[in-house]
Amino acid sequence: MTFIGRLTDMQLLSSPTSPYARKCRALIIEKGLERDIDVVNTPPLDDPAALLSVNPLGKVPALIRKSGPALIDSPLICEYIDTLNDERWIPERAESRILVLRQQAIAAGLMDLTIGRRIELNRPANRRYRQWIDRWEAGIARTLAMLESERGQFERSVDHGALSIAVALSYLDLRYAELDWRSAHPALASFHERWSARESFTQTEPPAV
Ligand SMILES: N[C@@H](CCC(=O)N[C@@H](CS)C(=O)NCC(=O)O)C(=O)O
Repeated sequence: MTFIGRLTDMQLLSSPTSPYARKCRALIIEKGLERDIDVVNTPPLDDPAALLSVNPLGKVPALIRKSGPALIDSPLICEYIDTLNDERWIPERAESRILVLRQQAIAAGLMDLTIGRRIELNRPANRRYRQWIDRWEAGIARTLAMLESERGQFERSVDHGALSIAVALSYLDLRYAELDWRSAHPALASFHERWSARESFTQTEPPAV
């Protein structure tokens, strides 16, 4: 008999540089669910049929489940992943839940700004809009300042809010390395360093670009 490996129940369509997908991949590892969810490399810009058939928005991540429709949008996917075993990374109720979801939303916004800036910078020089680049950069600076001042709410937490913020900070290193955010935000840098040492982060490190 040939061993063909375990057939997993679910597939996460993902790309190695997507911070939204990395958030889901890190959560899968933290919760010990690697054997239940296959991570499938699916470059969204190639418009692969497998992605478009489950997510007409053409974005990764998307989670294909054995029963029930595929899930899209990383907050929803993470919410679902968190229900798959008892170790909750998103509190089930009350203010602690709202705070973790708020942290995830701030992290997602930071990812959005970083991507918006990169898209603008990737245009030919004569078609770049300085006003948009300035706007995205100002938003990133304000968000970092807010995270630094609010760090007491998450810096010692091991939950999905802290994980999301750490992933967003890593994405700054990938796409906006020249910012050198650590110099102005040493406490955030220490927070990020602790998360970067976790297996969920070392195993999902994006390739150097
Ligand atoms: N809000 C979405 C954002 C997903 C997203 O923008 N993914 C990017 C990769 S980082 C993508 O697939 N982009 C392709 C496109 O926009 O066409 C989430 O949280 O999952």
